[in-house]
Amino acid sequence: MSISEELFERACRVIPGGVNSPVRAFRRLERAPFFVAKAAGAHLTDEDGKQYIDYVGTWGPAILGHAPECVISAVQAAVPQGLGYGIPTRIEVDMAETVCRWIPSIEKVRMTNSGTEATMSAVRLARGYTGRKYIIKFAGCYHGHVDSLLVAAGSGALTHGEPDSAGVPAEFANLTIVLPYNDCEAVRRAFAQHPGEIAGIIVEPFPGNAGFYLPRPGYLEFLREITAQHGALLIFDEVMTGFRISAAGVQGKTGIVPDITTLGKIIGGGLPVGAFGGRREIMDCVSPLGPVYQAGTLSGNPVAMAAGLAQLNYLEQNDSYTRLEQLGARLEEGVCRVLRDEQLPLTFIRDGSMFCLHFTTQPVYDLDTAMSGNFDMFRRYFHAMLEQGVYVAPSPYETGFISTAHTEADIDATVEAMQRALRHTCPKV
Ligand code: KE4
Repeated sequence: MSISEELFERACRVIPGGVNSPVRAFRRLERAPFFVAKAAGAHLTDEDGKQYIDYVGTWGPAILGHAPECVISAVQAAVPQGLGYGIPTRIEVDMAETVCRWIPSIEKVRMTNSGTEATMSAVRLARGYTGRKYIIKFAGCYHGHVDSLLVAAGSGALTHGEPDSAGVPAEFANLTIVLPYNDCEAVRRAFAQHPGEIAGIIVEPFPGNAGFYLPRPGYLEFLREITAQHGALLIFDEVMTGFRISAAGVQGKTGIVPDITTLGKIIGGGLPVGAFGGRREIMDCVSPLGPVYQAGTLSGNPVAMAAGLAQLNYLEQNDSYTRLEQLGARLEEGVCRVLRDEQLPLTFIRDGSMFCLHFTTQPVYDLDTAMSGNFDMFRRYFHAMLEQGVYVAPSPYETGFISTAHTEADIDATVEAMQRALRHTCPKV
């Protein structure tokens, strides 16, 4: 038995499923997860000493790779000053000013401790600001484990086949309208059926929790227009795409301006941080200024702020997005060549440093088409990649992430491993 397997046996006795977040469990992959002993740059080392090129990156935060020197030294400098006070600090102001500078649609921002807290707060704020009760979300989009949003959710909920969680009474979910992504007519019908009652739409502008796929041309612009037309708020859940797709996320790339943005992952530099922000008139509804209550003992924790701010500053000062696009384009070129060589017209989707190989030959543009992938083929591919020392997300309903710590050699080795994996695990289509 490996050390990871021994640790997993111990973990399963004291932690539900042996993990602190379901998608880490490798549940449908018919093997125990490996346990990480250390990580640096683009590489992980497990407890048995095996090394992996990592394309999960802590599910997005590790955009500079693991344990980047700038973050480590910022945390080391912060810790001797204290670990947290529950009293305002200078670095919280520095972080808030940085977020507002990077993302122009955000004039004020509130820190939280996770993406879930950010989306929960954003939905409450949309309801409080508009005085309306319904929220629209899209099937397959995952916005954290907020009761009212755990409806037709993606990510781990999808992986484990629980898109509608137990423990969420219908009364909690009844005010959430779930629609197919990329379907304008469905949104028009919802607003027609609920005139003056829809507080907002929450959307992953580039969905990454049913695998990665993209909006059809004009779709996000349509969401922006119809929400403005009906006095509803547009919430861009950029927990995954913020500071990733561009310095200002999808809104920075597309020019589409949401009313509220939620953030997470990269903003914490690997430590627990989320945030939500928007126009001053909306954010001034948040307590203690306004009537929408929102709070958090550890929100804006100075050590977490130091980590996140160091990561953002490095990204800004090192032309990181050009580097991420170079690496992403190299991976895409290699993957497309392999798919041609192996006569496997599988669907590969990439934008910048986010990518996904869908095990279907169909175009993927919503949950249904993402679900048309062959899970067994994915499972065989996952194992074949892991055996070759490449760690891709342990679910076909997740997104791959490249970091600035990945090298051309990592990318080329990954493409070679992918060719061997596909050749031995996937029948010619
Ligand atoms: P957290 O509460 O996990 O920090 O963030 C929730 C969240 C909100 N919005 C989006 C778009 C997200 O992708 C997430 C969390 N992402 C998943 C990965 N697909 C987290 C991984 C996990 O659940 O362990």
